[in-house]
Amino acid sequence: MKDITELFHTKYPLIQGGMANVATHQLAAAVSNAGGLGLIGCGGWDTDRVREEIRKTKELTDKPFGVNIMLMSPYAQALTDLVIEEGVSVVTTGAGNPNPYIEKWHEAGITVIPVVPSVALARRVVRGGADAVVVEGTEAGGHIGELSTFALVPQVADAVDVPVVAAGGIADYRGVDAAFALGAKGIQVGTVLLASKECPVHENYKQKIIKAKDTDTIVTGRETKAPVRVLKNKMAKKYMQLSREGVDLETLERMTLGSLSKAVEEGDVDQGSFMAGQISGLIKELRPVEDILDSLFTNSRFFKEIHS
Ligand code: TUI
Repeated sequence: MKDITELFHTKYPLIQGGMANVATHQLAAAVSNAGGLGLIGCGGWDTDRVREEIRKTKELTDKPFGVNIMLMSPYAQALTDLVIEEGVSVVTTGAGNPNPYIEKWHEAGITVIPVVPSVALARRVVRGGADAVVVEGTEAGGHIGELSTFALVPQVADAVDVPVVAAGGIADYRGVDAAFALGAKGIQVGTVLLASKECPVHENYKQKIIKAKDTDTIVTGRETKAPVRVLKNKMAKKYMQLSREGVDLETLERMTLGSLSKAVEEGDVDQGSFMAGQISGLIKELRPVEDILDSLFTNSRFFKEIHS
């Protein structure tokens, strides 16, 4: 099997999470320039916004980068064509099954790496032609599946014959080594990059991650089709209370509308939705992206072994 850095054309076997509203050209370019595969996270953006982000990323880096398409977005279908028009080299997908698009992406020379939360979906996308899979455990921030990274990664690694990239709960070299020990060939990180100097989120978001302890995340929306892990705050607690009281899904969904922008852009500590993973408690300081990536790999025994 190819080393994953050959698939990505990067120094490190690392993909940046496609964090909605957070993974802009600034973050994508910083990660790519530091030796990882930076991503533009389309989230709920329309095609004009994503085109602009792709073009700005190209101005900031000559290294490879990718685009993450969140398949629940109303713009997902249009974005599947935009990445071809804009000559993007890697596409990752989340929150759905990308199989209907894989053939056209391959014809355009795009490497396709779906994010999956189960063995069944991993098998399905590999049958559909996926070049690798990101296996995301429930420790991750944002929209998540049920299974933990520790249980899921080795099961998917045994089930498919493409490289597995582990995600969810990784923020230092110990997480990297654990992922490799479980059969992963690379890692994806999100939360640790939220606490980077280059990350374009409001300062309050970064401070919330740095101050968080192990038990400070909560999963909202378990009763919907899209459970989401966020840092606890007034908004998350209110949501949980209303959900316990049996308030209808529509009211709950209305409550969360725009709450991610309130966190990312306004730093509204009470009403924002601060998506973040369980590993937030391990993150103690703001660092440049380059320091984060170097420290993930220079102390990793597996990485040293592979590249010695
Ligand atoms: O997609 C993510 N994480 C995200 S997307 C997002 S934006 C959002 N905001 C509010 C509600 C919903 C989304 C924030 N964080 N991670 C990858 C991921 N994919 N996690 C889980 C899945 C997934 C779930 C079901 C992938 C495929 C899937 O398939 C269902 C099917 O169609 O078979």
